[in-house]
Amino acid sequence: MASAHIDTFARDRLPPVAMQPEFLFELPELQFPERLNCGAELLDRAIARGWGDRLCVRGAGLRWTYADLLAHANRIAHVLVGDMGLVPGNRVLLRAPNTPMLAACWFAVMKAGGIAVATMPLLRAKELVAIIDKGQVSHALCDLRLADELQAAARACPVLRQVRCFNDPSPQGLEAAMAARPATFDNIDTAADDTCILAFTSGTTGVPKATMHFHRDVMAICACWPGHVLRPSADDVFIGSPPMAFTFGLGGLLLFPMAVGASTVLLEKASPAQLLEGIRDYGATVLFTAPTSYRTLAAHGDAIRASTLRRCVSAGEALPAATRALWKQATGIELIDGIGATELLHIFISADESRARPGATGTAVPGYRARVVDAEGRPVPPGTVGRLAVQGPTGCRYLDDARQAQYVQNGWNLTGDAYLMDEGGYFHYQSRTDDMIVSAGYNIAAPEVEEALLQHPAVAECGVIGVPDEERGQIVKAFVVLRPGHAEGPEMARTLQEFVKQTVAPYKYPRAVAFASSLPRTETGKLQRFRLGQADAAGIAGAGTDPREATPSTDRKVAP
Ligand code: 3UK
Repeated sequence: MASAHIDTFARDRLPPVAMQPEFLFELPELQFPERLNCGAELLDRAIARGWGDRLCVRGAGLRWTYADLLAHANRIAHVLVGDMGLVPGNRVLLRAPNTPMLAACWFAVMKAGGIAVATMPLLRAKELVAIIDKGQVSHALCDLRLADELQAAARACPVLRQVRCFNDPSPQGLEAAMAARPATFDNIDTAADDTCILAFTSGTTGVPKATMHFHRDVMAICACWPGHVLRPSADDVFIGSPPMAFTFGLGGLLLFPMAVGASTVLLEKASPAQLLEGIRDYGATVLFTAPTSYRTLAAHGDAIRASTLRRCVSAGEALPAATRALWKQATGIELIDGIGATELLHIFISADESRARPGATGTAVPGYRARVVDAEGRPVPPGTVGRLAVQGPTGCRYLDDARQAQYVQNGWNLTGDAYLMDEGGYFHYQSRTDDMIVSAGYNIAAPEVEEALLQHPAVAECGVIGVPDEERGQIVKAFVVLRPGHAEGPEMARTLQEFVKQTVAPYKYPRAVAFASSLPRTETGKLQRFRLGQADAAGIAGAGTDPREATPSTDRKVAP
């Protein structure tokens, strides 16, 4: 299959075939032609299907139809090629909050045969430098409001030759260049297996990992989970919090609505309060956000009930059964849980409202197969905890990275999660394989203790880690954020300890409890347990096993 890439950087750095996972294309909807451009498929084809005048994307005071988005994307594609010298295969960094312009830039890169490298808005120059270096990024399109850190990074990265800003009224701005270019564009005829995005993992230490995904992969995720689990309609209005740099957001807030002719609301900031406002103002029907956000939003159950919202998707981290119950009780809506990963692009185990089971993520999404394996990669019987292994039309390809051999073994993607599968084929999340606490010989999954604590009415949020202990190796320590109106202190700590003992096997109770005003989270909403551990080791927050030492005044140092 002839690549359209003139710049072969990505193709040259694919993992060798023997180190890639096995890919499955059994479903009829996964039969892709050899030539495929996902930008053309999702955007130009939408017009061809007669959706040109349908509302496509809203946000930041804008209201674009499919035809509007196409015209913007085409003009930007011209600027990329004509003014910025892009050739197919070049990497283009995108930096902006979720906005219609960011969506247009993303499509422009697809159409021009480039490779999009979307980045989290909160990243600083140092992190941007690491991404630019790793991806040898030559071009960037950036929201003027976020330009400073990118300019600082650019000074340290000679490889980044071309930077244009949008929301920029100056003659040098992207908008001025777009105005001089036509609203039609001849899409680059890419191969289905040309890389079109580099998605960086939300990894925490060391050199960032870039996952490579093809035009085909983008279309595959539109066919699998949305087609079989979410099953949205053209009248749906999508909204949510994940940034488009997080593939959860790229799929949920851009690709999936567009694959069915629906519309999407792109919020620049999406705190629970802003989500609530957005749901009301835009009449949203489908919400994508993380479990903690649902916990907070549940306090506004009546407002949600009075709104148009009807489908709610949770991903990014494990959904505690308590949160599922809380949301159902507050809003009447059953959450759709789904586990996805940057390496697999989107969700591969999930269950819709009618099949949801508390405490289980769901079953393998059609197109994927999943199993639980032991340390040697052998499948274990139902009911046994082991490592989650997945195969499907998408899978892990790290750009030039030895860690490929950890994620992909024997043709299976190993996500780093400990799971058990029950007799019914439902997968039950236990922990990250490295979040298993071993205390006095017992294996204790941190999320299970968190789940128990969350059932107590005083607990707003919590994070559980193992901390070193001479006698037991490790002990379970809980960091707890209380709801307003509850007092921190040894008495509350004892109450919570007793509560956990009544809820799960007593040996799992947190022998140490500290209180905090907030917990460290990634921009993608994931609890950073390792940072709780670091703060704890540094003696910052409520150290020791005596809850009396759980001093509220020290907590802020644990928070981000
Ligand atoms: C964890 C979950 C239990 C799990 C993602 C949807 O989160 C996404 O990608 P990341 O690369 O992280 C992957 C890891 O996150 N996780 C995600 N969802 C769940 N654990 N239940 C869940 N529902 O440890 C996984 O290995 O940041 C999620 C779609 C696209 C994504 N990239």
